[in-house]
Amino acid sequence: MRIRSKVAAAVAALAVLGSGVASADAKPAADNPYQRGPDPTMGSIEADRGPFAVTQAPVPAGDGFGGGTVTYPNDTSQGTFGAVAIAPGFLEPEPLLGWLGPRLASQGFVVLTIATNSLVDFPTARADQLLAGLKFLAEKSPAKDRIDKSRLAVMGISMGGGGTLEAAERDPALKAAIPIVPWDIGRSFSGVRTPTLVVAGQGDIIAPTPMHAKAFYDSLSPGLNKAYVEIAGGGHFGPPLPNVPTAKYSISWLKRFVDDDTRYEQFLCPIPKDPQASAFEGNCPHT
Ligand code: 9J6
Repeated sequence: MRIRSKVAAAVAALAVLGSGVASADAKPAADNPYQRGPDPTMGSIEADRGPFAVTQAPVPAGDGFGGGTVTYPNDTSQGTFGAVAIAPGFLEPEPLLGWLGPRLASQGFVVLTIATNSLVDFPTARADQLLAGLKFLAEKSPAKDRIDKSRLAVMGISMGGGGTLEAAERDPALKAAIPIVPWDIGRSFSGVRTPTLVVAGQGDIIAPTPMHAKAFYDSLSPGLNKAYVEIAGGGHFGPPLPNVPTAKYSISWLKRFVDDDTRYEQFLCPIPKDPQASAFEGNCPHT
């Protein structure tokens, strides 16, 4: 009897370790019901994976966007998670975003990487599809019961980054926006009320920063929680491909503004002196 229960306990302990939740089971802080996961470190935001084991499910086309992949934490013991929809750029298929699904979801977010209806959709159509993706996530996706519908965010690459800014402009209830090497034309985004992190590539010749990323950043309201990080040596395809600075500042931004998790403020303010960034600006401290 004694031995049997010890064996059972050992098996149960192994099962917990195997599921990957053992390091993610820190209880939410009493003063912030949205806080998820253990205290972060530079190592934890730079790592390929966060503490949450995740599951992926394919999403068919037909809900206003071209289908994609939902990636969500397996853990249901801590309540719901914030959610983010991510759009690719012009001519870019959804798998280009594949690295971001597990990278962000394993930190404690439900992530939808979308394919666009057409590979040649312009930013306004990509904004439509990001917002349709969030609606799908919250209402129909396999992860719908895991999502806090009041804490949603948008991200996107290039024309998907232009779509990210347009989506934020249209829906001020969004908690965070992260346009990556954003491309759009004839736009200024002074009406955006959503905290926005612009990620740029230093040597981007397809969406040159003075006309795109930096111009959009500069057009954001002076009092907004906003930041501009330019990846040193990165061109138009540097920041969108797997890389540490895009990942770690995106994770920190989502945590800070989707989860209101001030444990991540240390990675954003004061403005980091990061050799991987050729420029870094922002409003600090965040409010
Ligand atoms: O990579 C992107 O999504 C933006 C590329 C812009 C290229 C361009 O000028 O398209 C005009 C149709």
